[in-house]
Amino acid sequence: MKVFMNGKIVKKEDAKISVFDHGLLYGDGVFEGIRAYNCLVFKLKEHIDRLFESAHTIMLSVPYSKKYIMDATIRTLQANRLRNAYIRLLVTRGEGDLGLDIRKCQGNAKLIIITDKIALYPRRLYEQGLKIITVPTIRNLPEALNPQIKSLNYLNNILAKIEAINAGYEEAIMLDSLGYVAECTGDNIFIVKNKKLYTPPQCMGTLRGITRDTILEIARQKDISTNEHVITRHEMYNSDECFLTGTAAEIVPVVNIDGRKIGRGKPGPVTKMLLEEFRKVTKKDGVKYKL
Ligand code: PXG
Repeated sequence: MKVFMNGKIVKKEDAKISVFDHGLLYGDGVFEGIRAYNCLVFKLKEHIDRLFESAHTIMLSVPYSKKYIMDATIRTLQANRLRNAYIRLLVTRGEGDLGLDIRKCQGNAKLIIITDKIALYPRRLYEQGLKIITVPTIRNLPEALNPQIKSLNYLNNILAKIEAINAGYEEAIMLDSLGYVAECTGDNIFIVKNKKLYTPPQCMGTLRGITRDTILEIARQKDISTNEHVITRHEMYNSDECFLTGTAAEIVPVVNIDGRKIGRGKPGPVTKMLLEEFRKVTKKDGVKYKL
């Protein structure tokens, strides 16, 4: 495996960073998770734009242009001869001293691009659906650490994931400080009620997922009413269908939440249609590359 590190493609064993890198010391940096399908990088521009927005908010100056990073992503995929891939792109603050002062890291930001084969969820999951629970850890308050910032500090989500796993589940629903549904640990959440689609608004402690946006777009094209407004647990429990969206998971049907059966307890027609349409989009849209 080869990794892109600051302008060079190096062997995995040689891809190393300093123990004084603030990415390691403080989770001070930003990242993106991207997918390539059959030599097409899905929504590459949108991911790079979001990376730059995260970096802008934390006042991290990305040492390369958007165009350079897009080309570097493709070069890394080619160097690894990957037709289908999961791409992890990160920018760390770089080496500084043991204090928090970012001025000590000036000019040291590092760009790292890791490409790997995608670990697909088992087919069974998409056919039978997932059982999930809400957990005690709430999503970070936007006033404290805005969930729009895809920072290298994912402890908020990791804590929620631990709680789900400890309870015997694979994914957790995180609520916001008011008790409304925010999102899952690495996915956005949607419900369907009376053929209408609902998802929490991005201002309520929810990442504006790129898969989420794609699903909203597909739904509008299919004349399904889309609504971005707050969702309570009651509304979720009484929905006809529920599903999660994310780059890694794509669209995963949810059939049981906190012990309540959702709809008929199996993936519903709107979820299935959206998954099918989403797969069509990933087959034709994207930045093309050759191997
Ligand atoms: N919410 C959160 C908190 C996320 O981290 C999404 C939603 C979905 O966004 P996209 O743009 O991918 O549709 C994410 C995605 C993983 C993994 O292994 C996923 C994410 C981050 C880290 C790991 O599934 N981000």
